[in-house]
Amino acid sequence: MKRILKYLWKYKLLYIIPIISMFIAIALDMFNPVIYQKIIDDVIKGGNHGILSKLLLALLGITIGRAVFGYIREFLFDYAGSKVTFDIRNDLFRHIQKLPFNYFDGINTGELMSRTTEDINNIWNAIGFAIMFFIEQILYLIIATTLLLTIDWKLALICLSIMPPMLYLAMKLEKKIGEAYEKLSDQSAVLNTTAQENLAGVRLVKAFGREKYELEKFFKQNQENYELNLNQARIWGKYHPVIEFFSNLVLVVVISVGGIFVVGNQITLGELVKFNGYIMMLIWPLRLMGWLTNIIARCNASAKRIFAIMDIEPEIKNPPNPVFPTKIQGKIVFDNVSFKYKDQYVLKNINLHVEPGSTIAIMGTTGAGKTSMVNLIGRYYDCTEGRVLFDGVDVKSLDLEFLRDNISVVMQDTFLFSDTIEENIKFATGNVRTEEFDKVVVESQVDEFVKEMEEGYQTVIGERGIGLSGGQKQRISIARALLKKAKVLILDDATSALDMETEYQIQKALEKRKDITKIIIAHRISAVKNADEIIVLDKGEIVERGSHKALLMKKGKYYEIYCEQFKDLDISIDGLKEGVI
Ligand code: M5T
Ligand code: MG
Repeated sequence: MKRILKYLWKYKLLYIIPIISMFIAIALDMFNPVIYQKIIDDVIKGGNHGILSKLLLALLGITIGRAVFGYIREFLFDYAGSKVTFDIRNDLFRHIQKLPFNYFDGINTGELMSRTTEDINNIWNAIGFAIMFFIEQILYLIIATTLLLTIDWKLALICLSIMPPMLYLAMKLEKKIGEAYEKLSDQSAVLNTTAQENLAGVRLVKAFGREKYELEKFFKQNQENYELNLNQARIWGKYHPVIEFFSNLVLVVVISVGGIFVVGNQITLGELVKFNGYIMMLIWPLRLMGWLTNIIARCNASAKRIFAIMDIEPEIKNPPNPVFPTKIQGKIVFDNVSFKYKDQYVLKNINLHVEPGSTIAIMGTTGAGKTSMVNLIGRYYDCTEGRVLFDGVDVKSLDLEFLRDNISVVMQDTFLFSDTIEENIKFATGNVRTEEFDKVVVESQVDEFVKEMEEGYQTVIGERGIGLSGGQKQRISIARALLKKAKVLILDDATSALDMETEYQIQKALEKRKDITKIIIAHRISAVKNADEIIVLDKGEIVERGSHKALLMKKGKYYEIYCEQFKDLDISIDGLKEGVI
């Protein structure tokens, strides 16, 4: 809560007017019963008809004033509350963007989604209206109680004695409802995740014929949801009528005991009406108290969860005195690099020199550590031992933004936004379409299929648009990486879904790019054979290295992969010597 107050403090001036308006509105409310009393005692009973018009005018003035100040208060509190929530949400999102890859390895998207939506909404509910209402109701309670005691303390005490059980019940109701709400909210999150996963994986579900199983899973959770909803209704049904009974009881007591007081001339009829007016002002605060404390408590819990994320220090951040090299060449060196995710080493003593403009290929079985290795270049993860150098400087000393600006990656899992093809390709630059754009779409073989499309580069893809084949998606990702114009290009299994011909065309285009250092991860010999150096990784270690020809001659792991992939082609190693391969 303290942290929220810090945010509120920034807008302290914005709160002055609504707070003043709130006081004026309460003060005006307090005058209403006084006027009723005067109408009854002085005009109706006293016969002083002359003041009636003035009193009615005052009543009208109060009603208008109450509405105007009420509106100002409501609007400005909302306005300031929105600003605060806006800031918190932005800060949270900004912080999440700063968190490194390993944070996202350990959290699911659904959880982060509820932080940025539900938890932020809980904060908004509290600072938008609950806190304001809470303060307002307390003021009503104090002022109205004081006024009641001044009218007739005996009558006041009799009526006030019924209030504590009502407050107790109202608090209890809210506590129970609050608990039920928490359960329902947790369960709804599970239900949503199930629905979301089922819908996202609808093709898989159908392909495996698992519709019935998925339906049963959903029905079961929906049943739980229904019961929790019903439970809320039951609690409401149990407590609400009792609270209602006590509210009415207070009024009955006011009328009956008050009536006796009027008959006994202890108070006037007008005073009784005034008394009744103030009693009404007490009932609502008492009934609302539980509800408001619940919202505030929920806000507190949400704030804790949000600030827990904001307090996570990104493990990978900019060094205090970052280096900005003036001339960028794109040389990458792995100097005795080892790396572990948690306790398990996945890379051991990696030594590698990638000269500017050259092409290096990484091969190896799945899980060998290929992706992990390239992830160290852009500092998506930091190596555990050794150093990774970019143009001779340890990547940990370089400015992080500079480093990542100079590296372009096509990740193993292609991700495209639900947007036009053009916007997806321009993702890194955001610029208008340039000549460079036209060049890279040809190099990456995107143009070949997009020109067949009716809307061309304006075709919307993904959830809102048309579906693309795996290979088409890969080609768009390659174009996106090329357009970034970084000195180092990393392709992580980026041509795996392409046919040989398309892959060959892209390779040819990349070979011409002598200005870019290329690191290519691939499983197919055809994708790596033209590289300047091929390294073969096995269980996190480089077990073989050299050119295609040299590795074939060696008859080691690479040769085994080669034979496996070309076993149907009757070309022996002798063919290599004769220049066939
Ligand atoms: C290398 C382990 C993984 C594998 C090894 C991403 C990730 C991986 N691993 C973790 O323990 N935690 C993680 O968060 O690291 O993984 P890789 O580098 O992704 O392997 P690859 O790229 O060579 O494989 P592939 O399948 O992409 O060809 O043991 O369990
Ligand atoms: Mg990989």
